[in-house]
Amino acid sequence: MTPLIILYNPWSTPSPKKPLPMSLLALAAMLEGEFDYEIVDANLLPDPVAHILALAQLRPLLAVGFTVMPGPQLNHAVPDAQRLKTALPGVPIIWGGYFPSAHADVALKEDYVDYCIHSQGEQTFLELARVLAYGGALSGLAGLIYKDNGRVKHNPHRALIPLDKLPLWPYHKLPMPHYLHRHYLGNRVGAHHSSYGCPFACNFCAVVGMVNQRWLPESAERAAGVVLRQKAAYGIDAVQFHDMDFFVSEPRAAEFAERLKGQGLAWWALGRVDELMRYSDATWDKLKASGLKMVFSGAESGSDEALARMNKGGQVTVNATLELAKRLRRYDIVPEFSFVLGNPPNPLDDIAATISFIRRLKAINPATEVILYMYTPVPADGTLYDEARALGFHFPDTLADWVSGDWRSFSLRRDPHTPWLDPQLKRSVRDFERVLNAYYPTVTDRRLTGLKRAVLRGLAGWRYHAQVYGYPLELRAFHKLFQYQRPETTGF
Ligand code: B12
Ligand code: SF4
Repeated sequence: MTPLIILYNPWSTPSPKKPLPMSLLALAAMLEGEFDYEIVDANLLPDPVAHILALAQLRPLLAVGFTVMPGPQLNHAVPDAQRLKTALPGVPIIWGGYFPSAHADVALKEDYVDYCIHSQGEQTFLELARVLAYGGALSGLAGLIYKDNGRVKHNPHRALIPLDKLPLWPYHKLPMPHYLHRHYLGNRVGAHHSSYGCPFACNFCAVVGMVNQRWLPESAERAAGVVLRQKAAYGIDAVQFHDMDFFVSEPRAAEFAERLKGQGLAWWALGRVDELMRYSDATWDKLKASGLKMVFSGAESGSDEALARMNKGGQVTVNATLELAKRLRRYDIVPEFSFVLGNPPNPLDDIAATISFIRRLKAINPATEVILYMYTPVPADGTLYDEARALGFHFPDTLADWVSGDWRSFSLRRDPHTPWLDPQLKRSVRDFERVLNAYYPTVTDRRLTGLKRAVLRGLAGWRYHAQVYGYPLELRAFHKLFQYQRPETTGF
């Protein structure tokens, strides 16, 4: 009997909106026709490990490939891998994705992780599957990190493969209706990832270590084709692009928009402030006509000096962000800006500058959505990480530490227990956020009626104007009563 490969998505979110496991679809596409495989999504199953063990009763398993990002997914990947290894000691466990790409040495210390794969995993995973199935040497497998006589060996990184050379994703292997969401954009919102990586090198961003400033786009033709395929097969009326940067190439974005025009689809994607400001009005007209409803950008900070220290690069400045908010207001496209607050060495000033900048942004375009994150280091070269280390920061040495205590919240980037952030400061950010979200309720919350919005604004108005954010107990109570949401995010 031919052995089966399991592609496993450990639980990643409590949200009822289940994310399409695109990382696994990308790997699955490579296995089609050569290996039998199943995609097991823990977000959809009460006991996914029991499900895998039941499959193992029916036929031998060749390997289990885990996709692992830091945060809740890592917290589940660890006990799930332990349980699988105990039950099936002979089945190799392979980790890929953001966490093992950055922390393979820590993962491979454990006996329940056999192999890690760095960055873009399609070809490396296929080649490793062939070695496991038919034999062969591991030493020549670019992108692989493995144990060799008790030591962790890092093979050279694999050259990135252009996406148009990789096969289309086999949606038929997943229960696709579970992954279509009701959202601000539409009633059946699909998902896609049309480019890999990003050409920049911000020193707080995990993407840099994955791709080393490369950006590999699908052609506009292919990206539009995928969206139209989802529309024909699953009836999507909107799509969210999860690319780190959809808009690097203006001709690609313009052509994509032309291809989508008249299809009745709304869409959302991420792009850098400077790129979006560089686009001509003619391109913006096309984007608008194609159904672009919302654009997410990392504004990061309210201070140009902090942007420089983050190595944001290009022409991302606070003025450019204000200009973009203005421009998008003209097009009636909602700007969504994320900020990384609390940077060392002077988090207090950093936070104050950003809060006052957010107030300016809202005055220019009240529809602007604001997402606040706290700075958490990533292993990278650069000012921020060096300063973080100088202030006593270091990553855990074991997976057990990664999934315990303070580190559980570190990866969520909402309340990281970093040495330079005192609890009072963190609370002041959360208080500001509560007042801001009440005074400017998010446009993405479809449950929030006109009356509730008016009550919320009325309640929060005096605080916002007088800049008295501390202890907004009345807003907390209102929130409990009506459960209004923070601005819609997608995991960034
Ligand atoms: C979708 C998504 C989610 C989904 C979960 C998806 C899932 N699998 O269930 C949700 C929305 C739940 C999520 C949550 C979070 N996410 Co998230 N998420 C993403 C996002 C947007 C897309 C991932 C994706 O599918 N990419 C498309 C695929 C094709 O690419 P890929 O994942 O890189 O996969 C390739 C390789 O990595 C590799 N690979 C991946 N898995 C595997 C497995 C094996 C076996 C092998 C061999 C290879 C391999 O091969 C793949 C094909 O080339 C990424 C950003 C991005 N664009 O990648 C952030 C990202 C991964 N998320 C991130 C973070 C931090 C989070 C959070 C933990 C924190 C936060 N506040 O956002 C939260 C957790 C919150 C919560 N309550 O759960 C960070 C990770 C940063 C880091 N330090 O590593 C990213 C990079 C965003 C960012 N720019 O910061 N996320
Ligand atoms: S933060 Fe955005 S622009 Fe900067 S490296 Fe990461 S993906 Fe690229």
